[in-house]
Formats: sequence, C-alpha cells, structure tokens
Amino acid sequence: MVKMDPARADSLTLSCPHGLTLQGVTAVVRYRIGESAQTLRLTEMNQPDMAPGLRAIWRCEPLGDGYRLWLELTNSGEVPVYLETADVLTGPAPDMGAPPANWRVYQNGWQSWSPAFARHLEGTTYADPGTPEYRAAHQPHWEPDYDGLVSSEWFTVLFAPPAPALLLGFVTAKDQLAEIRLRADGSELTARCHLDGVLLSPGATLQTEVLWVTAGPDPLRLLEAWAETAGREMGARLHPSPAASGSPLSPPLTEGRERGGGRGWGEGSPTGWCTWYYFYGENTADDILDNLRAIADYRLPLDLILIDDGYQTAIGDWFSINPDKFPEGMEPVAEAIRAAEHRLGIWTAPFGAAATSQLFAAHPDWMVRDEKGAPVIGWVHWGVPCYALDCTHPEVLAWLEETFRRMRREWGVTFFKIDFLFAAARPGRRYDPSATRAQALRRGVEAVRAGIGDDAFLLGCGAPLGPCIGLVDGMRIGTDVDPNWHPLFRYDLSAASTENALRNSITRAPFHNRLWLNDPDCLLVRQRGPDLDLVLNEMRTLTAVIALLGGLTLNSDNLALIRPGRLKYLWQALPPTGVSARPLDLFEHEMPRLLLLPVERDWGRWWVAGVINWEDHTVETTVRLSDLGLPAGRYHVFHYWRRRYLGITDDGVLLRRHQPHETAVLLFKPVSDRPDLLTTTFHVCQGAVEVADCCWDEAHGLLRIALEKAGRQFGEVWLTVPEPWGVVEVGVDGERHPWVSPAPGLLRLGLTLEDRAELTARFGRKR
Ligand code: 9PG
Repeated sequence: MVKMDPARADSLTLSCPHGLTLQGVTAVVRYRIGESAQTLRLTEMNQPDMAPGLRAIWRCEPLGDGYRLWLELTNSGEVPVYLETADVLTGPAPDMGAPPANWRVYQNGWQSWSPAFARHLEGTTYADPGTPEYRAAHQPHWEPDYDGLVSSEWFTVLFAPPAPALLLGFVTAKDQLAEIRLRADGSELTARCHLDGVLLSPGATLQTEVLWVTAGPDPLRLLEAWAETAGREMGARLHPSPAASGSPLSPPLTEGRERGGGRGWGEGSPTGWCTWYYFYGENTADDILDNLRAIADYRLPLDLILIDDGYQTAIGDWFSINPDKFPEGMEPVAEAIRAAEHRLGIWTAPFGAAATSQLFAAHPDWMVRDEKGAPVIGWVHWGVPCYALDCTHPEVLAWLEETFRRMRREWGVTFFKIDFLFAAARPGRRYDPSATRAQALRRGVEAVRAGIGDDAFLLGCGAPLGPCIGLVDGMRIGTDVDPNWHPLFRYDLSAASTENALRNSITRAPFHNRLWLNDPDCLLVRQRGPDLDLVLNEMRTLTAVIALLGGLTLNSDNLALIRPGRLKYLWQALPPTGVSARPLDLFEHEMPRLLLLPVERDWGRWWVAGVINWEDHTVETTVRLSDLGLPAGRYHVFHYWRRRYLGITDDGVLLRRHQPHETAVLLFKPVSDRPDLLTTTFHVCQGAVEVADCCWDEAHGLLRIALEKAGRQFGEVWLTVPEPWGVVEVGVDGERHPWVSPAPGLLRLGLTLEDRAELTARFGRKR
C-alpha cells in the first residue's frame, strides 16, 4: 500500500510485505535546459507533475508481493531537454531493526568480471582499487563523492536477520544503466536510472526502467524471484529446461539427464574446449588440430571448439588472420573442426578498434568521442589501446552485422563469444544524441545477433549484464579463471584468479536459467607445474563448483599434452546437469561456503552439497541437515572426493580436517529399507546425469541400474544393503561382476562404462 505520510506532505510511505516500510520516499528527475540545471521532485503517484520544460508521471502498480515503479518523462516545452538521472525511488533507508553496519547488502558489479556478493557493510572484503582503469571497467557511475556509498548495479537485496529482506531491483534494463545507491550510514537509499545527458526533443516521451520493490523472509529466494521476473520481463533466451519450467523458485533437478548432453543448443549447457587458458593467444592452427585429435582419441564429450583471442592481427580486423599462427588462414581449421562434427566457436571483441587496426585507420569517425572530440579508449588490450565503437552509428551497425554474418557463412561459426562488451557503453558523445549508453550497447549486440542468426549461440563476456538479456544465450558471470588460486593483487576482486572467478560464479548462480545460461569460465585439470599452480584440492574445488553449477562446461588445457590420468577430473564434470546448485549461505558469508543441488528422479531423491573451505589453513566444519534445509530423516552420507562412506546421520556431519581450498562434496541420500543405489563416481552430481534408470523388483529381490554416459570412463557404483537383505550376485551387462563390501551394509564395484551399461544386483533375505 502506498500512502501519504500525514506528518510530511512532501513524500510518501511505501508499505512493503512482511511489515517493512519505506518512509519519506520521492522520485527525482535531474535534467538540463541549455546550461541550466533543473530538478523535478515528485511526491505523488500516477498523476502528472510539471517543471520547466518537463512533464513527469510517477507510475506505481502492484507486482507480485510488492510494487513496480517507473517514471514517464515528456518534453513539454519548445526547446530540447537533456536528461541526466531519474531516481525512481529515493529516501532514507528503511528501519531494518539493526544499524546499517550489520546489514548484508548484495552488491552487484556492472559487468561479467566485476565483483558481486552480499557485502557485510562492516568487516567487508570489498576493495576498490581506485584506479582510472578499474573505474572505466567496473564503476560506470563513479563520481567524486563515492566514498561511503555502496553502489549496486541494477538490483540489490538488503538483509539484517532476523528482519525480512528488502529487494530493490530493476526488472528491465534495455534502455538505461541503473544502480541502487545506499549511503553506508543509512541516510539515503536511491534507485537511479542513468539517462547520460541524452536529448529529449520537444514532444518526445521516454520511460525509465521498471523497479520492483518487495520484501520476504528469505533473501536468496528474493534474488531468485527477481532474476525470474527480470528474465521474463526481458524475454530471456532460455534453453528448454524442465527444471526452470517447474516451480519458479528453487526447483529440484528433475530431468537433467535428457538435457545435459551438451549435444546441441536448446538441450542445456554447452560443453567444449577453449584455446585461451593454456595458450593465451599463442596457439597455432596445428595446436588446435592436435587438441581436436586428442578429444577424439580420448572420446571426450566436448562439443564446441572455441578459438579464443589471438588469431587476428588486431582488434577490429576480424578477417585479417595472423599468418604466423594460421599460415593457411582460418578456413582449413574451421573445416577440420566441422568435419570432426564439432561446433566451431570464435572469440571477438566486436565493439573495439585497436589504435593499430585497419578498422580505425579506415573509419576514425566510427568511434565514441570525448568532450574534446578525441576517440574514447574502450580498454587497453594487452598493451594496445582499443577505441570504443559508436554503436548508434548506422554504418557501425551495418558493419557489425555483416562481419558476423560472414563469420557464420564463410567459416561456419555457430558459437560466438563476444568480449569486452562494456566498451560500447563507455561514456562519450555518439552519433545519436538521444541514445543512452545502455541503448548504444544493446543496438550493438542486436546487430551481432542479426548477423549470426537466431539459432547460433551467443556468449556475452566483459558485458554489462542487463542490456544483454534477450539477445545472449550465455553470459560469463565472473573474472577469468587462472593458473593461480589467489590473484596477484589481492585488493582487486576483479583480477583473474580461480578464487575470484569461483566467488562470482557462486554469488551469481541465481541468474542461471533465468537470465541466460551462466558461464563460470573454463575448467583446468592439468597437473601442477609451470603452467598451473593449483594444488589438487584447488583443482578439485574448481571441478566440483563448475559441476554443481550446471552451466557452460569448457575445458582449457592442452589436451594433446595433458597427463591422461588428469582427465578423470574433467570426466566427472561432464556433461553438465544444466541446473544450478543454490548458494545457501549467500547472505551469511561474503564468500559463500555452501552449495546445494537437490536432485529428484522417479526412482529416488538426493542432495549433493559442496562445502568450501576458502581459508588458507585447515578448519573444522560442521554441516547440519538443518543448514541444508533437508527434510527431517535419516541419510547416508558419502564424501565424494575421498570416496568415503561417512555413515548414517539424522543430524549432520563433522569434517575434522577440512583442508585449505578443499571442497567437500557430500551426498545425502535418504535411508531406504531395501537395497538401493547409494552413488556413482562417474559425475560429481552422483547419479544426476549418468543414471538413466534404477528400479527395484521386490518379488525377485532384483535391483537394476541403467548407466548412460558418452565416452569411456572408469568409476565405481556403491549400493546400500540394509538388513535383512544380503547380496547373492552382481552382474554387468549380463556377466557376473566382482564386488567388495567396504563396510557392513555396503557394496562397491568398479567398472569401465562405455556409453552404457546395465548393472543388476540380486539380493536375498537372510534368515
Ligand atoms: C582474451 C581473454 C579471454 C577471457 C576473457 C578476457 O586486461 N584485462 O583487464 C583483461 C580482463 C579480462 C580478460 C583479458 C584482459 O579476459 O574474459 O576469457 O577471452 O579476454 O583476451
């Protein structure tokens, strides 16, 4: 309910669900007429308000358990108006029952690589390097009074337990960059749309983005509901996902197997191999062909071959192929990849033109310009300045569309990783003075989509998130993974490192299958050495987290040289389930430690938890069933990486030696009174992808398990055998098969699974 506050006629009170109220709120529009700065403050909803040259309506409608709010702005005068900002809601922060220092505030970074997590305002790990480069890449609304201000791009959730959580989130993002600003002392909470000084001509009208304000007891569910709503409002490109079409919040994984094959777009998360994180752009055509051969030899179920940065002579000159690396050009490599029935993927940074490029030399007028008319640098690419293309220029859009159409046609590319997208949204002057930074970016991505066609896969990277929804299929949601666990500069949370990449992939997990498919970046499984500094626990953490998150699963080792023994880790993450685990303690820990994947099949139900130790030392960790939200009952617990059965619990487990950077992958399976499948070691999700069926024939005491997984992989199957049952015999594909009993009531067998196998176990009642 919205009401006028009788004590203050100059503002409103917005009553949110669960007793939260926002008092003293208004909407504010800042604009210019000529050189004169103007402000219009609105204090009433759904009726027009006027100021010189501007007519505005503050719209409010119910949405779900809350409100949707936006502004409609019309130039009511005879001269141009230039719009700066529109605060769809501004006022003091609400009373959350605790001082702001004790709040958790989800702070979403601007683009793929920008840090995102639920900050604790006091004792935070947040760091702002404060360099011009950092601001250019991560802080699109930076201003000198940024100190003491928490800026979260696009949405936030405020939470101070035990009070309910408050969501302020824009659910549209096509036209303006938007941020939620919170003064750390609670004096101001503002939901602001950035209009970037664009021209509003006499008679013209525009709308701000739509803000959703709501509240609820569970901040993670609010975040999931927001992603769901934003994805729906913006027509997110979602690949058919049975889980996503079920219960809107926290769906259990029901049918991952059918869609997890990674065989084609539309069937879940892509799998593949990427050149970048071993070769870092130094790869030749032969290196790619060697890896193609290794993938075939090992029968690795990797679909896509992604040729990342390095094949081109300069950013912008996408058909000028480096002859030292690709002596015969791109065609023969593309041909070989297609002939081997792989998807061909290619990396570009489409909105940049290197200072050294032919593109810049030919079209200096295609760049975004600064106040002085100089071309604006989008970013510096490995030492080379790249200017930002003006994606409101019709010639630029035509060139983009044609460039991508040619890649599709001439090389047969069907997967496009488009990188450094934030360049298109750098501040500056553009051809179309009425286009915002967000609109410029979106027009650019639209041109790319038009060129590649509707059925090609488009992966955003280095991308401002919101404006890409509905155009991209996948999105990188964190920094680059890296051969190092910690970043070189610890104070930069956007710096490449496995730790930073994993943090964002976990904290942005709720986006998966709601806004796009999440890309957690590549999986590296090679041995520790000059090319990789991850210890075994760190590599297993990377494997486990990527597997539990169910998003894109791309390997980036040199498979032609890798020690074959290491491939067992890659196998255990393939194929992706397509469904994401939930970061249960997202609002409790800035580095969430607890991922939970619920799995449900016709033949059973289980939970896989990833319990992460981010500390640099060994800790003792307790995992309670109540922390996981599991129904009360008795559960078998299996410690996946250690291949150890931990017994039955109705309470929880204690990990006495939880090692540095180790992720304990724990299976919780309800105890059954008849023989049952406990787990398999073919996949981290332990049955979610490789067990096609499992049925119990009580009359004959027969358990039949159908295993299906592309390729050839050794693994174990574990069964539970409760009293009074005893095993009579075990068979694989009709042949008797040896087994052992690692503990009373347990049966384990090893087998090499080649595409499919049927396991039968016959039991009898002991007397
Ligand atoms: C290719 C790489 C890979 C990688 C992308 C992107 O200097 N920088 O700040 C910087 C940030 C990210 C980055 C490279 C440089 O990586 O995320 O997967 O494609 O480009 O150059």
